Amino acid sequence: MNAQSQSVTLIGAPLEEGSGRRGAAMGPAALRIAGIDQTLIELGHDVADLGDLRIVPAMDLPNHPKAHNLRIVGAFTRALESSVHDVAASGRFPLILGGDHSLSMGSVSGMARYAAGKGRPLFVLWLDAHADFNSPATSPSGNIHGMPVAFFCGEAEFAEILPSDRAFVDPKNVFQVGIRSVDAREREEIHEHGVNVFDMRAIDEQGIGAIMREILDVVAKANGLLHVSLDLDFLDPEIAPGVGTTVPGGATFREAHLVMEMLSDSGLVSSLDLVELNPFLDDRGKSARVLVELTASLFGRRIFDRPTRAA
Ligand code: 5AB
Ligand code: MN
Ligand code: MN
Ligand code: MN
Repeated sequence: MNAQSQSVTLIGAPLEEGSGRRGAAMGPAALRIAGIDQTLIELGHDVADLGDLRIVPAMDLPNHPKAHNLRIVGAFTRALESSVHDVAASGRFPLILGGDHSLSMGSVSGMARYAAGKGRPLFVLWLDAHADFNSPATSPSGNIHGMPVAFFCGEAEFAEILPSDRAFVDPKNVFQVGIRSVDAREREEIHEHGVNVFDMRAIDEQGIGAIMREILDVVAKANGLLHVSLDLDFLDPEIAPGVGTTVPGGATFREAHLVMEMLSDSGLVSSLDLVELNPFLDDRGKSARVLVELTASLFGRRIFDRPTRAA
């Protein structure tokens, strides 16, 4: 197991304008109240908290009818891109407290720039009910939280509305797990770009352990960095009700923990987003606590230690 003490920096991103409803801006506060910092400290890690990012709308960006609140989401994208890059470059682990999923446009772009500087490929593990591969041209809602994967994979559609002078992720290095709600045009895009999708049926048939082993082997062989983006709706709504876009039939408590435990054992994870928590919709802090528990598993909490597995 990877019992090494890590230096973790919390970055709050109180962003809700990428989603269709209010409330996710309270996510960072709820995660702090649920004890994210103390939990990591008790596991032996060094924790710094940058507090919440404060932005002003980016007035150089257009108002776009098919990309709602672009000026606010764009400002967060820029702020997170640079803050996540700088935290990683200082040798610390960026842990982003969301906030809706549009924030990953910034966090993943920042990690992509960092990885490029190190000459290593960046891989992304996207734990979500949704593929989030829409663009302003394909989105049925215009909500940017349904678009971040297409954005950081360099989908041309974004070039007109957001500056494209940034690092991209190769879509073949994106692994999506838990998917169970995909829009018609999004489905075509995912296949066209070669994104790796393990939908809920794949989890049912193969088991989450086998899927994770397969993904981790690819990342390890490529000497890659792995960014993990955890959308709360990856989990079944029974265990995580505090989210705006619930889809039944999600990952169980143990499936989600096994993902985190295997990630922790691998020692490959470079950065983490916790997104889409909407405390306004939650049941007495239940979902915030689940996210903190899953983070604990990613940072070394175990039921019992396992013998080290030969590579
Ligand atoms: B989430 C939908 N595909 O684009 C869209 O929660 C939902 O970050 C997006 O995964 C859900 O509006 C975004 C219908
Ligand atoms: Mn999402
Ligand atoms: Mn989702
Ligand atoms: Mn495309």
